[in-house]
Amino acid sequence: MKFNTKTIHGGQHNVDPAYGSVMPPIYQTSTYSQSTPGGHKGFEYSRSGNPTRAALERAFASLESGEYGLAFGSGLAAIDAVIKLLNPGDEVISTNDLYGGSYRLFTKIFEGFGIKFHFIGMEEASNIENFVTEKTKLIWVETPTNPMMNVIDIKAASEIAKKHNLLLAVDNTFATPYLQRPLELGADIVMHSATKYLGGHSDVVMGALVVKDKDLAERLYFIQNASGAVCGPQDSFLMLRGLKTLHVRMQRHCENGKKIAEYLLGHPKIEKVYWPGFESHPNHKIAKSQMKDFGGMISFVTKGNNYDEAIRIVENLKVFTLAESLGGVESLAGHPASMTHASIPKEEREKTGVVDSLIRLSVGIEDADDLIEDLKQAIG
Ligand code: P1T
Repeated sequence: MKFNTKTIHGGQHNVDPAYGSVMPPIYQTSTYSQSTPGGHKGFEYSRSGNPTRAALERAFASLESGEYGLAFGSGLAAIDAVIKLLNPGDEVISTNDLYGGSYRLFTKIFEGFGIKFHFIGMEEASNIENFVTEKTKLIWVETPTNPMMNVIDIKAASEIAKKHNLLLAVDNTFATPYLQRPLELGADIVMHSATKYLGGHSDVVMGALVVKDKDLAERLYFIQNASGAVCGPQDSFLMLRGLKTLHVRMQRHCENGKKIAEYLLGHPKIEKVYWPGFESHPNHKIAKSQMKDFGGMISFVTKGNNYDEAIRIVENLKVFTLAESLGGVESLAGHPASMTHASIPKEEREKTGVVDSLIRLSVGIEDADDLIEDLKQAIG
């Protein structure tokens, strides 16, 4: 089945044997009757499993070319489950530019449990190997990265992971499986903040994991059930609805993203535009080979690196909404230094380029002309 058919039908056969409803019913129940202890019809308690969530988990697995999907109450809950595969003393090699909340979870929670994180530049994937020790267990890759839009070679990272018997997890939130499918490139785990493009309508907070390996799936399922950070049936239903238009939304996000990136590049007040579709992007070649297109996430800095100027611009936007998050049909703008990445110490974030004047855009699927007009009036 091709991807554009999978978004609609993947994992969704016979979702309602009772009445044949086209959409999976919302099983709004916490528990299920048993004829005798253990005598149930496949579900016993909704933390452990729920039919609406199960339909969604199959859809996630299908879209990411995996075998097993797991849905969580947020993207961070999904990441939390992955790190819980590890033990005190283990080490993780992570992308140095990543969502501030992921960094906070790693450093403020898991370092306290004795797990060590190396945050490194992976634009040259070979650099990963410099940090592998006998304690390394996991490579954590975000690509494109949030918010600097660095692109990391997943295949090259997977070769290093295989050579040293490490797990490779890829946060595929920015790209979505429409643009890139990490499991096909050798990753072991793909993770999503499904809150973003997968849901696509800014109405659900959710996380997802997809894997191919049965043993790994069982370990993650154990953690999902034991820790309990699951999503509810209503949210599962909304996510299933959102997924069905992923391919058409993404196509428009990419088209609009290209127009906006090119507009910004030609703007006299703008110093630099970060978008993997530019030939001048340091890893454009890798982006071109591992992604179908370049997405709708763009970051830029204005000349003079002035904090007040950046705040003025984001406050002046009228069609773009100033807000955390990304990936919805509506365009959003954010100021990473004070919003999504405020939990990363200034010296750390500035090393990767998250300076005070950086503005991040999540380009939506409105008419590109209106978005350009809005940027024009706001930047001045
Ligand atoms: O917000 P949540 O669903 O828990 O997902 C966390 C997360 C994980 N990974 C990436 C790449 C993300 O971008 C996020 C969430 N990011 C934002 C809220 C943001 O505005 O960048």
